[in-house]
Amino acid sequence: MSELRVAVLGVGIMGADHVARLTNRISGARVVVVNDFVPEKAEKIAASIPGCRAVTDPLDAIADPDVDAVVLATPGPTHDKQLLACLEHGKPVLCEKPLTTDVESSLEVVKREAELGKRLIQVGFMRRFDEEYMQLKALLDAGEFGRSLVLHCVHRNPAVPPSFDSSMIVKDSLVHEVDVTRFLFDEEIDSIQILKPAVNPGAPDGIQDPQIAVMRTVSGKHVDVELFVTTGVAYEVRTELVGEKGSAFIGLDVGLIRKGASGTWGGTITPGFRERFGRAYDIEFQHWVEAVRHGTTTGDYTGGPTAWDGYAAAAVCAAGVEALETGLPVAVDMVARESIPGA
Ligand code: ISE
Repeated sequence: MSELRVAVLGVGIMGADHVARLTNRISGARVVVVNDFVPEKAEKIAASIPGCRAVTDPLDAIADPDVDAVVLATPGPTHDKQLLACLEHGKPVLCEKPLTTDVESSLEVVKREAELGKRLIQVGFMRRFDEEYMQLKALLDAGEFGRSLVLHCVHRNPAVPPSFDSSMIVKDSLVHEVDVTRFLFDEEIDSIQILKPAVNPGAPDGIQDPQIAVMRTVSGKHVDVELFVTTGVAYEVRTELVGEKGSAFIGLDVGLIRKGASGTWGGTITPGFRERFGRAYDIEFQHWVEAVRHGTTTGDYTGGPTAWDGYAAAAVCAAGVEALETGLPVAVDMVARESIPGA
């Protein structure tokens, strides 16, 4: 395949970023179609890219014969239908999380893809492409820490959109730590509890922020996560892995450290996830483009997390939302992977 012709569906902040990424930084692909539920937005972006056009209906964009592959940056509730359309038309797709918004439809997507006998869906868990996470994973797999035992995570955002409620902290923010845990440890999570400490007075009314998630993996490893999404300060994502033979820490944001005339010292605050994970998104997209271009020979059009990873994350987050309500540990309800050949 020569240059991959991509349709980007949803050109809000993330989708528009992906259009720019594919156009300016990724080789082997170009954006030929854009779509958004606000048509003017898509038209404006299309007009700025040679050879690109806006298409009003997302399903038409997927079916378009001039489109080889699709990027979904549309709202989560629309993913279900759009992913099934991609499968129906045999179009490889990079889908921003969540895979779908509930466990049942995620499982349905996994099954439908498995029936096709090829992997067309990659889920946008971009942290797997972040250099620090990749380094940590490589050390872990090389046995540098001996048996890994505990993972401590911090996930802080300066602010979140007004639409955020307590369960979104689980489904939209914690979901990344769920994927990081599964990625680093290569095993499923079997229970989750959410503790509710005193609420930040600066958080919008009714939102339980911060939250502390405590998860346990199938082999009994402990994971704790501080989620605090209204700090008003900076974007901070840190992970510490503790093993039998030592520990490692990532996410310190240690760029340039400056000593100031005012008698202070410090560096620059990372304002958001696009700055923190910008490079990871680039690597993620380049891997995806290469995987799709070689997919016809391998039968695998994914260069990273699969539909199964999206389903597993949905299952853990659904248990997390229940745990948020009950305050008790909740067992994760998942089908066995072996029950779906090809998943
Ligand atoms: C957002 O959707 C993301 O995916 C960010 O990575 C995460 O830090 C943030 O909490 C989410 O709202």
